[in-house]
Amino acid sequence: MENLASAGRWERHRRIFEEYLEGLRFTEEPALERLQEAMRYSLLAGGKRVRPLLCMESARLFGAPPERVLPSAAAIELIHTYSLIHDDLPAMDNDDFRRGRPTSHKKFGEAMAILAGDAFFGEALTLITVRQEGTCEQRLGVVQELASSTGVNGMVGGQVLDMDQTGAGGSADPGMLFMIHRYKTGALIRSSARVGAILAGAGEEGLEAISRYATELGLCFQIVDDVLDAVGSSERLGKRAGGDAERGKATFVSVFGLEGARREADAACERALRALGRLEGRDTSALGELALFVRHRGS
Ligand code: GRG
Repeated sequence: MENLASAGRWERHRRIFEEYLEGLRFTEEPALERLQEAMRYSLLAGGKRVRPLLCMESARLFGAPPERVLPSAAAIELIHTYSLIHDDLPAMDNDDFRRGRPTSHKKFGEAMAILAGDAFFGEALTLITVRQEGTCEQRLGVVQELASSTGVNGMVGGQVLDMDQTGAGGSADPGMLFMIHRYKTGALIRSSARVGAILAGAGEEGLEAISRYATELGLCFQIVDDVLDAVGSSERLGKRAGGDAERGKATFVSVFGLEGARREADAACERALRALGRLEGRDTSALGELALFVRHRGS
């Protein structure tokens, strides 16, 4: 395993993760089958799985078998799926398609989509508290991490900041733009890496370095997403091209221009790679490859 080239390592993480996710059942109660169907419809719709794979690789980096963190990696993907279902609702982005398929509310109705999203949060906590191996302190650390990256100072707060500046014709103070994405997208990506590290028993220095790497990776991910949105790439799965800009949201392209946004993405990628330099003696090749993949996806 240690000698696997990094591309092979991602493939292996992905295979193991997909198998685990596919095997998850949330209820055996026949009367709740429609809810379970709605949850599995969105969960198994073929996302990139960036967050759980990052969690698994972070665990490996700090000496734990990636399989050991599967319940927490899955919990992270459940929370991510929850955010996508709610983001697509008529009250938010009002999107009809996601990952090339009708959104949850289009297929199951709005009430069921809201509830399927809500149910993911409880199931994520169950995975961490019931199925995750580790000390109580480690599992509490995982819960704390995900609570803070999804709450007011995380994803929900980021969504509110984003809503508040929608309609401003795409203009925003660059500081506010960075802040929105640090909360809305960056926090969960950073937590994904930290959760793997916490469960592997990483020390303070290791946690600090992996957090810095993942913060820059998350930023790069968002900037590239905005660039792909602006140029109408099919890489931006299921989202209509120009969607965010059309809604009058500030994006890295509307604020910095296309070339400026590409330069910001390069700089974030560069900082992510530099952060890996602080993990001397560990095999960071897969994480380096991930940063480059995120930077160059779709181009
Ligand atoms: C669920 C805690 C919680 C909050 C709800 C709706 C909402 C509040 C927040 C929205 C957060 C959001 C949609 C952020 C965007 C993140 C983002 C870049 C999504 C696309 O991620 P990818 O490209 O998607 O990883 P795939 O399809 O590959 O999984």
